[in-house]
Amino acid sequence: MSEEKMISLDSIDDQLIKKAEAEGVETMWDRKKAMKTPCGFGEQGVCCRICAMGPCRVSPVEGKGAQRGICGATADTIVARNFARMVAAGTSAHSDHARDIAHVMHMASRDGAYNIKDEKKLLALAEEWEVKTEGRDIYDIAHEVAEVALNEFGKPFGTLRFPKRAPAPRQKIWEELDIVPRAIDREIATVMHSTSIGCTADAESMLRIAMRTSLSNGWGGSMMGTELSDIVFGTPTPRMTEANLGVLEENQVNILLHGHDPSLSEAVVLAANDPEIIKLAEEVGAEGINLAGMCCTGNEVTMRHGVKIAGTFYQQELAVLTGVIEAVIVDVQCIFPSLTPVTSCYHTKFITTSPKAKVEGATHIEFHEVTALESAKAIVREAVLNYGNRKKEKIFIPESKTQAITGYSVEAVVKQLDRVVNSHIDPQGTVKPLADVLKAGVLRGAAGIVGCNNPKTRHEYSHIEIMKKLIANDVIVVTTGCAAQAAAKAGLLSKDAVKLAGKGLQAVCELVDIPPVIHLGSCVDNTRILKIVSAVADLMGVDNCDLPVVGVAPEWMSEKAVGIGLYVVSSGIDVFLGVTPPVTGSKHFTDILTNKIEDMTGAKFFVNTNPHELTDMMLARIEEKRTKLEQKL
Ligand code: SF4
Ligand code: WCC
Ligand code: FE2
Repeated sequence: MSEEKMISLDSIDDQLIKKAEAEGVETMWDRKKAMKTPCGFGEQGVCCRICAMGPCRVSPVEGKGAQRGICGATADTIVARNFARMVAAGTSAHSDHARDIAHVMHMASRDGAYNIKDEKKLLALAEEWEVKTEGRDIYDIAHEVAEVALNEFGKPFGTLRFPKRAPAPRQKIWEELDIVPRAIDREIATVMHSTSIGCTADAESMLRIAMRTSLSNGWGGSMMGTELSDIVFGTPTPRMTEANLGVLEENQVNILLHGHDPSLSEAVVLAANDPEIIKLAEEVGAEGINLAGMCCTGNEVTMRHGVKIAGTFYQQELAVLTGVIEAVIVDVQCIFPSLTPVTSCYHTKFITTSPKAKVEGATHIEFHEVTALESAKAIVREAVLNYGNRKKEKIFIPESKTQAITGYSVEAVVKQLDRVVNSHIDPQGTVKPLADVLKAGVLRGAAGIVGCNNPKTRHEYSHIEIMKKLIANDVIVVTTGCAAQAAAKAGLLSKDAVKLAGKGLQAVCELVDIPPVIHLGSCVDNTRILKIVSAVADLMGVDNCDLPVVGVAPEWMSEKAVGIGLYVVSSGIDVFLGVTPPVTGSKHFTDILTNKIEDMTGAKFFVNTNPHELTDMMLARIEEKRTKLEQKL
C-alpha cells in the first residue's frame, strides 16, 4: 500500500485492521466508508434543527436556493448558532469534569482514598481566592476552597476568579468586549438560550456570547480541572514511560483505562496495586496487572504515575483487537459506542462506570467516589477474573512501543528552567529564561499542538509532520491530549528527538534538559499553556497576542476542541486548524473567525487541511509577530 493511502502514520494499525477484517470485526474505517460522502449542508453548518418547523437547510450560496429558514434565519445566523452550540457543549464537558473533581476535593480526607497531595498549591490557591489559611487544618482549607470552586459554576453575581490571572491588557480587552465570563453554568445556559428559536440572529453578537462561554472554560472549568487535580492527585513531575500498543503484556492482566476523569483512574491505580488484588491476579495465573492508558485518562495517569500509554483516540478499537485486554474501563468522553460490538468479539469486558456515559451492551459498574477504593477494586476484580477467558488464537500484540518523557506541569517546566538561572542576577522560579530565549530569537516561537484524531486525515500524520517541521525551525512545541500521545508514539517526547531540532532549540533543550516536544497533559491541561504564555507576556510587559506563539489542532474532531480553539483565540493566541470547522456556509461568519476577530482579540483562526502549508502559515505568522514585538519592546 502506498504511504499516503495508509490510514495512519503507524504501520501497526494496518496490521490490526487486517486482523479485524479476517475476524469479521467492524471498525471506524468500515463505518466511514459506509457513510459515503458527508452531507454538504451539515459540513458547511447550514442545517438547522433547532425547532420543529424545520429542519431547515438553507443554501450556502448567496442568491441561489433557499436563503432563509422558515423563521427567517439566514445562513449567517444558522452557522453562528451551530458554532456557539459546539462551544457550549465543549465547555460543558470540560467544566462538568472539573465540577466532579471539586466534589472529590470537598470529600478529601487524611485517611480516605482522596488526600491533599500538593499542599503548597492548595495554599496558594486559597490565598488567591481569599480563603483563610492561618492556623487551620489543611483539609478544612481544602473543603472551603472546593466550595468556592463549586460556587464558580452558579454564582448569581460577579465574574469568574481565574480570568484575573490573565495579563492586564488581556483583561481590559475582555472588559471592553463585555466577554468577561460570569458563572460557568450561566455562560453555557446563555448560549443554549440565545441559540434557541427566535433569539440571537446576529452572527457577531452570537460569536461574542460564544467567546464569553469559551472563556468560562479556559479561564474557568478547564483551569479548575487542572488546578484541583494537581492539588488532590499531585502536581506532575517528569517521568519516563512507553507508548503504543506494544506496551500490552501477554502474561499479565491488561486493563485499558480510557476516558477523562482522574478520580476514577487514580482509584484504579490504587486498586491495581492493592495486595489483595495482586494476589488474585497470581491465583488466576497472571504475572501481574498492567495498566495502559488512552485519551486523556491516559494522559492524567502517565503524568502522575508514569502509567504506559496504549494509544490515541482512534486506536480504541484496535487495542481490543489485540485480544489481550481483559477490560476496557471508561468514564466519560471520547468513548466509542462501538466498543460494545468490538469487545463482544473477544473476551474483553467493556465496563462503564459513570451514570453520565452508560453504553448499551456494556457492563455497568458504577464508580462511587465516597467508596472509591472499594468501587475501583470491584471493577479491577472483574478484569482479573476475566484473564482466563482469553481466546489464544486471537492474540496479537504489535511489537511497537516507544520511550517518552511525560509529566511537565508548569511547576516542572519552571524547575527545569531554574537550571539555567544565574541566581545572582535573576530570581528562581519564573519563566524568565524562556522569555529571554524567545526575545533573543534563539527560539523563534512556541506552539501548543493539541487535539484529537479524525479519519478525515491520515491519523497522526499531521500531528507529527507539523511537530517535526516546527522544532526543526526552532519553535518549541508543547502538547496535550491525543496529540501528546501521538508525539509519544513517534518518539518526539524523548531527549533523542533533540537531534531533529534546529540549532537554537537544540541548545535550549540541552541546557534546560528537556525534549523538544513537551507533554503538558490532558485536554483540560491546555490551561497550563495559558498559564505559561501569560507568565511570559507578563514578564515582557506585553499581551499574549504580542508573542510569537501559536495554538494548533491539526486533527481535531470534538466539540471540546471548538470550545478550546475559541478560548485560545479569545486569549490572544492564533489557532491553526487542520480540519475545517462547519462554518463555511456563511461567508460572513467565516470571515469573522479568520479575519475580523483579530481586531477584537489580536488573534484569529487559520484553516488549511494540508499540514505542510499549515506549518508554513504558522512560521510566517510567528515571524510577523516577532517583527511587531521587537518594535514594541
Ligand atoms: Fe428552521 Fe428557524 Fe426552526 Fe431553525 S429555528 S429549524 S431555521 S424555522
Ligand atoms: Ni481530548 Fe480529542 Fe483525545 Fe478526546 S481525549 S480525542 S477530545 S484530544
Ligand atoms: Fe480529552
